[in-house]
Amino acid sequence: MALLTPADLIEINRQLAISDEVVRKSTGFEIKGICEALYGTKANSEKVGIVPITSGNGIIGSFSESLLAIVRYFGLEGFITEKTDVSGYYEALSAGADIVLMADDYTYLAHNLKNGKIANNQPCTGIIYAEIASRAKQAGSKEILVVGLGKVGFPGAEHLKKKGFSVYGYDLDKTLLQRAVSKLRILPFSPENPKKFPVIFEATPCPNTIPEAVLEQGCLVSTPGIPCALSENLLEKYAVELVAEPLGIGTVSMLYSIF
Ligand code: NAI
Ligand code: PYL
Ligand code: MG
Repeated sequence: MALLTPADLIEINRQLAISDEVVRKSTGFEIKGICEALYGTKANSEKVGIVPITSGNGIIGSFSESLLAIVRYFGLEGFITEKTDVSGYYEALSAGADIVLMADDYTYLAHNLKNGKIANNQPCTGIIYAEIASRAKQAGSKEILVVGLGKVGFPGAEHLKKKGFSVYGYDLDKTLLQRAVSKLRILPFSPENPKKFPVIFEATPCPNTIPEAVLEQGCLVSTPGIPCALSENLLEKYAVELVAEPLGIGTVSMLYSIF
């Protein structure tokens, strides 16, 4: 259960703006534009209610505040309820929220109260980071490496297959790797027999999961994984274009999937 810490969320606006700039330079689109194209939806000044949830490990410092900053960064109106949990949910509905955002230790959801649509952060995160990777200027060969085939990585790999990419997948867990190979018809990647990739999508909770041998000079690495899969040294040595952000890109993907 990989939970965010307040340290991950420091200067969330700056982290979002940096990621937006890398995405714009590599794809020609801002993150918002990619979400509009991906889901075929547009924001319509929806009001977003953010409900702090105390279950399990409890409130994560600045998690709700970061969601409010993220909602506003993408031009929407938002508020954090005074109360938590069920009382907070009631408060959000009473205040006329169009969309509710709330997360316990296992599920982070978005619910559009007007059209009934719901979104789960894990698949929405995998899909948007995979979509960004697929649109990178480096993605011409349509070959991509996916490291981590769990709750975020598997939906991302599935999305890349649907977009016609040759997906090479790797996961330490052989059962999960085999599941992705059989269900998605992806190619199993072996670190013992590495090849270079111009674009990599990573979704693991571990550092140093992308071997140096797969890095092409100037490659794009699109990763929601926390901590970052690549050391500062390798990022610099290969001039890697890195898209990595702890919460906002996955959240805006959720929102555009339920407009
Ligand atoms: P998960 O546990 O379902 O999947 C992670 C997968 O990575 C597992 O299958 C595991 O076997 C694999 N793995 C671990 N170490 C590996 C290694 N060295 N090489 C290859 N595979 C390895 O976790 P989930 O839910 O998919 O989340 C993945 C990461 O994404 C976590 O760090 C989570 O905190 C983060 N996350 C970030 C978000 C964001 O917006 N930035 C949103 C949601 C999750
Ligand atoms: C959604 C994030 C992305 C990575 N890990 C996920 C996580 O940390 N989930 C737990 C979120 C708990 C929030 C807490 C609160 O402050 O409302 N219940
Ligand atoms: Mg994110």
